[in-house]
Amino acid sequence: MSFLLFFLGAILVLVGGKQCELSSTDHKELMLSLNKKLLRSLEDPSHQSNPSVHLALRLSTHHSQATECKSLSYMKTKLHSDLESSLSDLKPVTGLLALYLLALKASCYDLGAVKLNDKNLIHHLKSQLEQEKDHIPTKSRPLTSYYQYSLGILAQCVSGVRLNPHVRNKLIHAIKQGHIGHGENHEGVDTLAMAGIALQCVKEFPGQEEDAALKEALNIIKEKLRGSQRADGHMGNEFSTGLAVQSLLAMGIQVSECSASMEALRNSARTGVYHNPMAISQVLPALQQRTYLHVKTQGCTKEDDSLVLESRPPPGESDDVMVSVEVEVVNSEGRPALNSIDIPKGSTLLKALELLQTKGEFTFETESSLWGPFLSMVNGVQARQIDRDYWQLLSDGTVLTEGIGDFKIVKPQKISIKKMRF
Ligand code: B12
Repeated sequence: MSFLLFFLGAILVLVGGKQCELSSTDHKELMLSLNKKLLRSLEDPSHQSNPSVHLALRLSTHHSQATECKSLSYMKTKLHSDLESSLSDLKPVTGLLALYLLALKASCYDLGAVKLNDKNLIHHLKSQLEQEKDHIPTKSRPLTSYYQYSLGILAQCVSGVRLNPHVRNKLIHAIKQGHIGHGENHEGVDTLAMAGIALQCVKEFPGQEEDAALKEALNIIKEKLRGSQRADGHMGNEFSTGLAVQSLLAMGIQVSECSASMEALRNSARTGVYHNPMAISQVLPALQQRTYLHVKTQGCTKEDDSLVLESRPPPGESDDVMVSVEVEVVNSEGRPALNSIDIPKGSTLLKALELLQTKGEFTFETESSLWGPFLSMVNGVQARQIDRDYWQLLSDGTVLTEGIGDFKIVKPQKISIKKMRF
């Protein structure tokens, strides 16, 4: 009996080892193909000034220096002036400002020389973080979200500028109180992961003394991230795993190429789950064992310049098979409105909504964001982030893990659009 168990065990080890070896050989090719997809996304004007994409390109092992240079210059004009207008309109921009700063620092840009509306970038970040912090005591959350608050802390810390202790203490407190990564919020794991990277940076800040509360918060994050692992290896879902792996790596936990989470990332990459440039930008550093903390030591000298984009593959044939979709709009008041429409199989939900709109029984509006079009208004009703409302998307009762621009309809289904509070 014991011999049999030993024999079975040996086979399992062999099979396990082999599987990992196999995926390890195509690991590099997968990374290269994701890297090229990111570079190619810059040909699309809507992604030309995406700081998260730029950051991932800069953290990568392989580079196309000319394209990255172009991306830096787009950011320095387009994103820069968008940020200036938002700041003039007093709109909160903590997350975007933080990503801009990280992207510039990853290009070894002199941050001291960058000014927005005549004031230094770091000055603005500090003041955004103060406003976020001041919102917490009365509303139990920052002005935007703990995700953006964490990004802000991370960016300030990575730039080598000491944080107001009250700013980071509020994040530590929220983690200890279970205000982050708790309940049914789909974005819990992403937020915990970002908080982990930010607090690890704080822990490593020169001159930072032993801090029991900080240590405890980091331990809570580690445990929650580990506990979020699904049977398929993903932590949270396919789109939070990249950040979760980055966070564990930043906290000094070994996540080997053969680990279940890396394997899960590779499987999702192979099956084309990561086509949105934002998703790739969060996954690619993790697959290369890099984290946003590497920005601190980015040297920008003697870099590789080997990435070359082949000509674009011809577009696939469009499908003339039609599928039928029901679109139900559930507002807090009144009865749900139900419409149906036939669309070519494989159309995006955005396309389906556009077609429905042309029929005249349904209207909608979107706002652009780093992830693509965010559904903001349906049948004349606005779900405003400022009011903590949003339009949630579901397919046959299951919450979608993609937005209207990415989700493809390949079978008949009922799409529900529900006004929700977050
Ligand atoms: C916070 C958050 C939210 C909040 C945003 C409001 C707030 N409190 O700030 C709320 C709850 C509204 C939300 C909603 C949704 N979200 Co969300 N969200 C996030 C989170 C955690 C942080 C985003 C952020 O602040 N980024 C930083 C700033 C600087 O970037 P930004 O682009 O300016 O941020 C804005 C947009 O990203 C927008 N936004 C938030 N989520 C989504 C999702 C999509 C598809 C789009 C287009 C825009 C968008 O709101 C942000 C704040 O204004 C991310 C996690 C991540 N890994 O990025 C998930 C994340 C982006 N969301 C996701 C999803 C799926 C959704 C929903 C589609 C869920 C659903 N089925 O309804 C909806 C959007 C529906 C719609 N109306 O179009 C996925 C996207 C995956 C993908 N492949 O597209 C992520 C990655 C979470 C995950 N791991 O699954 N979300």
